[in-house]
Amino acid sequence: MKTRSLIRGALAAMLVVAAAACGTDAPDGAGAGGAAGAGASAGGAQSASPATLSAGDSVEFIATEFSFTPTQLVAEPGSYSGTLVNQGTIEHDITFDNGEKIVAAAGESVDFQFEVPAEGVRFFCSIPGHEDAGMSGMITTSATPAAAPADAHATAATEMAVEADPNAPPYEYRDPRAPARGEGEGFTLTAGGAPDGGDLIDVEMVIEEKQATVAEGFVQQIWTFNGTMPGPVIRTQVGDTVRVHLVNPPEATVSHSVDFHASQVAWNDEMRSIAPGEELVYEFTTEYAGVWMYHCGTDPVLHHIANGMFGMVIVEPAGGLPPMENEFFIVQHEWYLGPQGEVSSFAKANQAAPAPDFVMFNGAAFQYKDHPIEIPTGEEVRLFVLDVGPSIDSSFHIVGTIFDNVIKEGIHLQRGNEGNWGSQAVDLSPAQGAVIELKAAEDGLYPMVTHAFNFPGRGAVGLLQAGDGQP
Ligand SMILES: [Cu+2]
Repeated sequence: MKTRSLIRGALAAMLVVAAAACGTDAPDGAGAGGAAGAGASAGGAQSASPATLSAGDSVEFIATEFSFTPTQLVAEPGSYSGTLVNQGTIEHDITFDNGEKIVAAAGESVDFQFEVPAEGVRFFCSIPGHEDAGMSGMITTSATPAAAPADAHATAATEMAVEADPNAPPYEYRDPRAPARGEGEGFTLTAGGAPDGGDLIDVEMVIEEKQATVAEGFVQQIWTFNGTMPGPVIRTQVGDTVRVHLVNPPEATVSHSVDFHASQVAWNDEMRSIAPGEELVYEFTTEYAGVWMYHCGTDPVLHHIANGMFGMVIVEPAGGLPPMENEFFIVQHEWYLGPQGEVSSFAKANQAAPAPDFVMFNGAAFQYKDHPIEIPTGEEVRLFVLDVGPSIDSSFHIVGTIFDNVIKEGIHLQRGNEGNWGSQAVDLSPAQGAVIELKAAEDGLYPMVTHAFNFPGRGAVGLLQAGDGQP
């Protein structure tokens, strides 16, 4: 158990290192290191309290790859006893700006004494690269100059720094198992029920604006279809009719709409926005197979997508894909943090070169690193993968595997093709999807990433666990 989580930690750390060259554009606590640190401290109620420390108090500094918890403390000047708890898989130190340095090996805890001078003190890990990756923090006093940067690496690249909230609830785990055709809460599949005599899938789709934890420590007011981000996966076959009953409830704060890429309808008819308290019916017959995006199309579309209003429609060929026992859906998307408890930042999302605070799979940063997806060893596994952006591509890759059957936007790489061509990564621009099949050759862990390697450290990393995860 312990060993396994260490292995996972090591893998994740390896991936984060590559992403961490200089996380300077992330707000303090919100970037690569901050996100990982918040994750590492999940459930730990200790020491992240913002209460003022008094001389003589004991302070615990938890170090991991690559963050400290806590990162911001308020203290009276004076002498303190500290403990450096290294929960990481490599050595870390805590170095104070006045030169004091305490080193702890992986898994080790070291007690020490330290001084908080009148003007406060900054601390960081002095091992090369670690500070840039996020390992720094600040102890402020009432005499700390207001202009003093809490993080020497903070820049003006983002409009605001959003602090992790140690009291934020854990994110809601999203089961990545793909549903069966017509399966879903509030969905009804009626054989022969469509006007053209085909099968009908009724979909009850209610817009819900709600609070959700998008990454450990960060709660946002997200906008959803049926209460989840991504919205429900709708699975059909070519020839099915989908009848969506869209409800924008009276308590909603803004108008919303839905745009199904799997449909061919007039933009100013079915895709029209509806005000709170209104409803509409959006009906379409699926003519083309694929992994399709749906999203709210209400202006600014960028913000409605960036704030959670997206989902996947799987359209299989008539008669269905060859049955496969293990099928999962993965939706990659970005998150641009707004203030705690508020909607995501439109200003950040709207940059010509956007720098998301998080890039994630299925609504929560790092969730499948925390909870690996279990797969059988040596058996084909099928993934339905969709990049919904709003603005950043995915280079979808699973470390240690080769994709041998890929259908991306209508183009098919077939298993057993002449020449035995294979695929290492599937490039998906925003609003592109693919069916991807692969197998794990042996028991062990297989990290799932976007191979645009500035993003795994911001949440776009998960694990497939074959067998018990032990090679
Ligand atoms: Cu909307």
